[in-house]
Formats: sequence, structure tokens, C-alpha cells
Amino acid sequence: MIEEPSLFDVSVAEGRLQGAEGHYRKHYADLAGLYADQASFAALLAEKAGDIAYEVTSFTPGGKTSDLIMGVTRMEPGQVGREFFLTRGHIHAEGDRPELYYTLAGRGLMQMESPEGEVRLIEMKPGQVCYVPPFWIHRSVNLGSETLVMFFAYPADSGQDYGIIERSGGMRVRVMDDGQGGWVAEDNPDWRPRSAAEVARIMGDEVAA
Ligand code: S6P
Ligand code: ZN
Repeated sequence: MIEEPSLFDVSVAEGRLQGAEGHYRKHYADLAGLYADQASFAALLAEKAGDIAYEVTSFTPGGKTSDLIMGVTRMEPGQVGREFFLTRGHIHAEGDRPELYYTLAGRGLMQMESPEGEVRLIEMKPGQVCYVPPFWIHRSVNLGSETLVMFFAYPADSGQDYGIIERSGGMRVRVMDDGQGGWVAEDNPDWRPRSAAEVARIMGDEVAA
């Protein structure tokens, strides 16, 4: 059976893929442990624990390797202490699956980390598309004072492993306000390198290649 083509409207103003059946929300209360500054996070929760930090609307046509999931991520602007708001981040459970992120509104940054701990930080503004290659842990960061809206697409059988970030004590750097209207990447002192065994598990056959 061959799938029917479909068409969706993207509302940039609402940060949504209209008519998409996939939907999930993260409230500030769901983001415990993500940020460095515990006191500032507690203050944020006291003010808006139940508010939406970010929201994803998506369309999942099927689960075939060759199929694509697409959707829109909308993230509020703000900081926890000096640290900019971010998504939890993950690596694809099928590590060799890539992803595209096309920025529609706001000022964002794609924070990426390889299994071996290399860091890549790519700023994104509307009209730019960021290619996240296979095997990169990725999270998005809202650097601006406006809502960040990004369209994404990735292979339907990718899956997400969120534990990879927790297991290493967070990502290697934190993206902080530099106090001069910009950002700076600061080393995360809690970060622990992944073991050779974990890197080999993630990379699978690529290690031998
Ligand atoms: C999924 C893709 C995005 C994120 C979304 C929220 O592979 O990268 O749809 O799910 O931006 O981020 P997170 O880290 O909570 O999944
Ligand atoms: Zn992803």
C-alpha cells in the first residue's frame, strides 16, 4: 500500500504544524535537573511551574526507515540564571539517523555533542537550515527575547535516547548570557566523558569503518 500525500499549514505566529496529530508539551516543572542554577530554577518554578516551556506538534506518517517525521518546535525565551532556555536534548536511538532544523522565527542555537565529546554550536536565524548529521547529540537553545520556532524532519524510525545526557552529567558546555547581549559557552564541571564501551555501542559498525 502506498501512502497518500498530505499538506499541512505551518503557523509561524503560533509555532505549530496545523492539523498535526502528534503533540507534546514540556512544562517548566518537567525540566528539573536541566539547568545549572538551582536557586534560579526554583524561582522560575515558583512563578510558572505549570507554564509551557516548549511544545512540539508533529506528523508521523509511518514507521518505515525510509519515511519521515516532520513537525514544529516552539520554545519560549528566557533564562535560568545566566543560562538560556533549552530543550532536553537527545541522541537518536538509531544513532545513524540525521535531522534537519529550519528556523522560522526567533534566534536559536543548535547545541551538538559527539559521543566522544566534541562540541559544535551553530547559531540559527530565520531562513537558515541546520543539518544535524548522524550520531550527534542535539538540543536547541533560545538565545533571543522572542519565541523560537523551528521546523524539523527526521527519519521515522530514529527514536530518541534522552538518558545519554543524564548519564554524562549533562552536555559538555552550557550556553550562557555573556552580559553583553551575546552568549558564551562555559564548561559544565559535572560533565563526564562517555566510556569507550558506550561510544562503541552508539557508533556500532561505524567504529570499525
Ligand atoms: C526529535 C527532534 C525534535 C525534538 C524537539 C524537542 O528527534 O529532535 O522534534 O524532539 O525539538 O526536543 P526534545 O529534546 O525534548 O526532544
Ligand atoms: Zn532529534
